[in-house]
Amino acid sequence: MPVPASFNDITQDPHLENYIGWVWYEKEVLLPQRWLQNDLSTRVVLRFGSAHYYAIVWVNGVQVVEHEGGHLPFEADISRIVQRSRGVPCRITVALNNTLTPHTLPPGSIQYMNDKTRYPKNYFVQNTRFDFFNYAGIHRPVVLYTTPSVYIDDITVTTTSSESVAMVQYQISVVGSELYSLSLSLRDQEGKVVATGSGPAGELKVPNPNLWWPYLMHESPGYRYFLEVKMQAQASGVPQEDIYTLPVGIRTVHVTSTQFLINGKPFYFHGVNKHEDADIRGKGLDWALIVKDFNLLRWLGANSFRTSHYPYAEEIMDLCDTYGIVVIDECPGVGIKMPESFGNKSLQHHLVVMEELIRRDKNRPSVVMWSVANEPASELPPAAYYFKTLIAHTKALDPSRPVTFVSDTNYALDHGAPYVDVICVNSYFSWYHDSGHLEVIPLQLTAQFENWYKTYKRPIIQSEYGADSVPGLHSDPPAMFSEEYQKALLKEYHSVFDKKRKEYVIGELIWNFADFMTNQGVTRVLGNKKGIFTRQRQPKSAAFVLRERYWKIANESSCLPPIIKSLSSQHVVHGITDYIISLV
Ligand code: BDP
Repeated sequence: MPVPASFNDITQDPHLENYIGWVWYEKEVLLPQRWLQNDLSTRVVLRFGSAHYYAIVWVNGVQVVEHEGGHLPFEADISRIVQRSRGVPCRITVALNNTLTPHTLPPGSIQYMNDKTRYPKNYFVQNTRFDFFNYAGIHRPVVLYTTPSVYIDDITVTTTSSESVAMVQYQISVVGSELYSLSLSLRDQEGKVVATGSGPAGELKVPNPNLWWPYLMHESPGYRYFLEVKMQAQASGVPQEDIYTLPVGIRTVHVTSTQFLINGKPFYFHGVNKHEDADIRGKGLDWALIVKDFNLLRWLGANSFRTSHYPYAEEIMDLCDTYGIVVIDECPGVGIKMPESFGNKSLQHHLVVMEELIRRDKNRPSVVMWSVANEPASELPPAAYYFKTLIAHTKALDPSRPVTFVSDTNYALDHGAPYVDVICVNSYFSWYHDSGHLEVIPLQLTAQFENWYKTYKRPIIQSEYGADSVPGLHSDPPAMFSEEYQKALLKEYHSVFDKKRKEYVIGELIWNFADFMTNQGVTRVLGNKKGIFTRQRQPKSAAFVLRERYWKIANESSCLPPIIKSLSSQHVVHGITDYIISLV
């Protein structure tokens, strides 16, 4: 079985495609001799980018780590085990289980079908309340790396800035010894040192900073400095040195009752919702696909996306930081519908997941807001305590970013909404409701915005809207599932966005960037077809509608440099250099 990849679509076996339960991976690797010196100065770590859903890992038969949750990294110190078995290959064994319960994130449940006249003995199905295929496997890279035994364990960076000076606050944790020294230097992109510091916490002053700006808001978006942290220590008389370089984007985020400000300037999210999803590899990391998607985002003039409905690979997040694509970072809190999923057991796990997510992504300038859930049953009374606690915990972990969750509950019944900083609403007018009646959209969408705003006085993002279209299916007048209907529905929404973005609507994120696989069902034709690109990343007609709109919105902002303005008005992005062709 290849790694990284989902196992589901790799073979011709339908049993494996829909398999629920334990699967096993095993691999033997030879480690460099210098990692295995028994002087205890080298720490060998085994790290998984993600494995879905519950993983137990053994090295040479010894259990080294277990982890719950399919979208976040975990690792184990395996030094002792490998250093005492020099000369033999290191055997890594992974047991993985994709069973979801009411207390996992996302939740699910196993239903045994006991009617013997209809189902064979022990027949069961896994029920979920989310709309994407529950791909499973080792989805992201597995790496072995080393550090000294005294090492830099974590760095936290936050930034503040005024016109002429920025401050970079840092906190560093070192593990392995109490006796160490830390020195820091912050370099700009030319390699020039702009500030230095020392010790585990402090502040660096950067005069005339180059700020991190979103794509299309500045001629050099995604500017990052590089913070080099050097640790020196003694362990059992042996000198140890660990050096870590962290990219740092200097930017601020503020929310007012009507605006989302990045570096003090109003930011309008014109972007997409995505999925990690592709033919054959499922949710497995695929560099070619990732770079293609970034080229499509840039072609589209999209400045942002939401990681619907789980944290995406770190490799994707790195490109967001680099290219200035703004991210609403969502945890796997999707499909929380059952009352038992609002109990303490679920809540405790949700708090841990937010800790893991924030530890992973807290230093990323592209991440401007946390989303703790998508479309939970927030009309249920226990949702009040659940979201109050969850959002307070998230804010305590990271006071520098706003927090939201995405709602499809009626504004008057939502028990979680009082705790969010930005209202994020999904609606499917003239699709799931009033199917085929495009004419109701202006009225219904206007009412939706006005109701939410008058109740909460907070800025609103239309976090999902869209329609399925089967590529190549045409109908004029527009009929559902045709490319024309998808376009017409988007345009109805856009006319309302254009009025309300002058007031308090701060963003629009199309559902969805690309078609994606779901469970089989009578409303899904080989998956969800609400993509403006096909699953193979070819544009449907709606992609051109959105492209025209996004570039127009970007052009209206005074920040867009003239060269990009004129290129975009021709609707051509010229030249290979406008595309991402390398990852450096
Ligand atoms: C929304 C969900 C999203 C679905 C979408 C749809 O948030 O995950 O895929 O509906 O039905 O409610 O297309």
